[in-house]
Amino acid sequence: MFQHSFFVVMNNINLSPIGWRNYFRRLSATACCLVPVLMLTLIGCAPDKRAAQGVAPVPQSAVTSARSTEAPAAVNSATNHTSTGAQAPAGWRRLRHSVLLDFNSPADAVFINLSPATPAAATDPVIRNGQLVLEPETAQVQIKLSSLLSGRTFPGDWTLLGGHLQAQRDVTVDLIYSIDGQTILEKQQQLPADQFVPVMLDLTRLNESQLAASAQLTAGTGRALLTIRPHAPATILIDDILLLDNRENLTPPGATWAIQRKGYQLEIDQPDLFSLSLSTDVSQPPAWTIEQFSAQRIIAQQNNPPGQWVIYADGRSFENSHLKMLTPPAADDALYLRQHNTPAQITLPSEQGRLLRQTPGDLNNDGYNEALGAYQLQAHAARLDVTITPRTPTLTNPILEISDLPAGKLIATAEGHLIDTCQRLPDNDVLIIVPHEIQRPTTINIRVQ
Ligand SMILES: [Ca+2]
Ligand SMILES: [Ca+2]
Repeated sequence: MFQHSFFVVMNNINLSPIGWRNYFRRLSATACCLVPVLMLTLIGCAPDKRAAQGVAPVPQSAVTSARSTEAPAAVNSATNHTSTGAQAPAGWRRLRHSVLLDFNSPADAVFINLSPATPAAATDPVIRNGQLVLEPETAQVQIKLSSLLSGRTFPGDWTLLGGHLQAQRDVTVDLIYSIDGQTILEKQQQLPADQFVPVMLDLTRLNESQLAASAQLTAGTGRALLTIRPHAPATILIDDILLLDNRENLTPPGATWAIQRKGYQLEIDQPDLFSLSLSTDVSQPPAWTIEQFSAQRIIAQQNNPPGQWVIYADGRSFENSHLKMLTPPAADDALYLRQHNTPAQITLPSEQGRLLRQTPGDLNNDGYNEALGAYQLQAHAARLDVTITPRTPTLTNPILEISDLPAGKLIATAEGHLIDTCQRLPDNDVLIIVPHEIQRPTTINIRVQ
């Protein structure tokens, strides 16, 4: 599992040549204590303390509000077991969008070709409740993109093309964007029964020649189609066919890296150190969902195979508890590996707090969480004096993660020197990257004012 996911990840990494020590000097010079954390619109609820941070490519917010003006549900037809009147998620409406077909008018049928599975089956599109209804006898439907996009710049700034689909049973569908019979983009996606899901193509993946081919739409030449083809007979509802621009700058305030969402990619750029592109299309595993991100750290979860990748802005990362440096090879790498395998001893007065030895990802219950690359502490007071005793000749930039510190201004010092690489995480934990090389017992003083 690890090998596979490592391969996938490495495919996405571009490294740039500069030592990360330079980075840290720069970071120390520019960052300030209590870096404000990014407050994002949360999509869905957040049962876990490190809940998803709302970087879904297509927002999955609750269903009906934006659609409440549409017609109420009609009575089910004899052949349609899918719940007609069910509405597609409308979270995309907060993005810049262009609806190509809303299926609010029977006239929309002129932009549709239906191919029956058998010659005897009906080929007239059924448009109902603002949706196109594919009967089980339908082999495929083709949307006439050329007509819908004629005279418009395509893809231009649009990042996603597709619609929301709901099937009466689990079924796989193909989504194909083609010009003059030649496939430009395609994907295969499993539709879960009775649930509207976005089925979209990532236009940011178009290469040079595909972009050139797509320019034909603007020129009015070339016959472009969007084909939806179920692999098995099923009633399928198709809601609006649309273009989305989901580009979003997700860079947290005070961060030295840039985080951008674009189509189904999350792009992370730490200038001169490393850049990553994580695929976030969970319908096409392996893909990543971002569980937490902040100015210092990103926690990403992979769906299939399951995995976790914790990425720090300084170029350290922990993939399934294994240290992986994202920066170009350097002498520090061996030190980091050594201190990851042989963590320091952490002590603090019991009335101030305690070392947490049971956190998920701490492989040997010693308080150093291998999955996060950070020592885990819980505060009982507004002041903590944490003594770090290295078990390796040098301990470089150890990371402390502290829960339950009260709200307020945070000040951390190491032997009188202010630590400016500390921040509140979105879950209110405090993350402190101690910007020192420690060779002897060293006390970090943390207090909240
Ligand atoms: Ca509609
Ligand atoms: Ca451990």
